[in-house]
Amino acid sequence: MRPDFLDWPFFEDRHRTLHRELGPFVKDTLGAIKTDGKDEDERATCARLVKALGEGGWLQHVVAPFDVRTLCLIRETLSHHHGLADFAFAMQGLGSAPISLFGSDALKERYLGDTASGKQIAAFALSEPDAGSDVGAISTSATPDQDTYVLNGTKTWISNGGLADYYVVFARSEAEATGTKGLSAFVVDKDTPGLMIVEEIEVIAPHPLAKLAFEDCRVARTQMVGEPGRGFKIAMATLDIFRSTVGAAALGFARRALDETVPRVESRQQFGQKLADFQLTQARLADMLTAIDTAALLVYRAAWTKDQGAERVTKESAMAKMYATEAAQKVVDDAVQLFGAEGVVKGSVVERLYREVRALRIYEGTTEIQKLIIARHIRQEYKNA
Ligand code: COS
Repeated sequence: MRPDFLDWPFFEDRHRTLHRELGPFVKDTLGAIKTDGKDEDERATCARLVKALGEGGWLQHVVAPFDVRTLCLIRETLSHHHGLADFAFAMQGLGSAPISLFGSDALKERYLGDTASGKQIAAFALSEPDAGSDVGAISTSATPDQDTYVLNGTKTWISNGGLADYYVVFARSEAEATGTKGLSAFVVDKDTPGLMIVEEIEVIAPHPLAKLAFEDCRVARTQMVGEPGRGFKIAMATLDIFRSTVGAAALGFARRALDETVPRVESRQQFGQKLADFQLTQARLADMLTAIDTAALLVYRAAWTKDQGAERVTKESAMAKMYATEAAQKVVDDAVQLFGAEGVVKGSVVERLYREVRALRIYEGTTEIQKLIIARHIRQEYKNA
């Protein structure tokens, strides 16, 4: 990783100190955890990573008060090492953030300490088979019954599904309401009767995902996060914070791709000279680094803006997430191209990056959704002006 980006004005000395301390932890502690096990080991590996991150004190940063630059720096560093390490860190944050931001004191006390120490694993259960991008189409119901709510429905693509100790579940608590209205968020413990893991979903890179079913799953009213009917806003406010951190994870993959590529093109000989001596190679390297720096500027601009106290950074985090994930995909693809046949050999670093980077353009809001969000802001800003 280039050392100079930490001198950018977005950062303070505490960020530079954190970055200096994180490096050895990643190399020594996380490096000792075998992350490239067989697919069936990914849940166990993820649990080990959460434990190590908790014991190392790094998960303290996933609970409020948030410093988004810190979250981004940690994600960028972890994804540079391995996608699963980043995943383990990030999902503790995404899963618990609704409680951090909107939860009652009792919920905070019950869940946040254990999340920050790695004793409990968190999950964010928003998506459904027919409600991924279209959150307003959520059909999981939460029917009030005395001092409880009864949940029925299906959630899918749930990160940490089957591994989590608790799920923050978004469901419709007002049957007559439609679209983004009438949704609420609930914390559901893994062993609550009526909560079932119906399928573990395998994807192209290690990423524990599952489909969940709720069948007359009864949760106490006190498990509701925030006010009834505010579920959509709770989900969106959570994503406002975490979308720029997805960009940071993409940045880590892209920087790793460049770090792998430069020594390769400096050492590989073709047609009597180093690959790096060809102007076509140089042009590609220039594009890779420019894309990385542009992505970093957008990611840390969004993070810094939130840290300055902005209530919403919807536009900034959408721009950061969209650009950084698209750019990282291209940078990783360029790396594979420069590696040639070596780049598609199973188990090589760039081959792994190629699989790891793909999902980022989809989850926590696809590139297409980010474009709609950005365009909506442009139109509104011009209208207001
Ligand atoms: N923070 C707080 N409130 C927000 C918000 C945010 N970031 N974004 C929207 N809201 C509020 C709006 O202000 C509006 O409030 P009022 O009803 O009081 O006016 C309400 O929420 C509805 O917002 P909006 O009209 O923008 O909703 P739409 O249905 O038009 O658009 C999109 C919502 C498509 C932008 C949203 O559904 C989205 O981001 N989808 C992608 C979801 C996603 O990331 N899915 C992946 C699964 S999560 S891993």
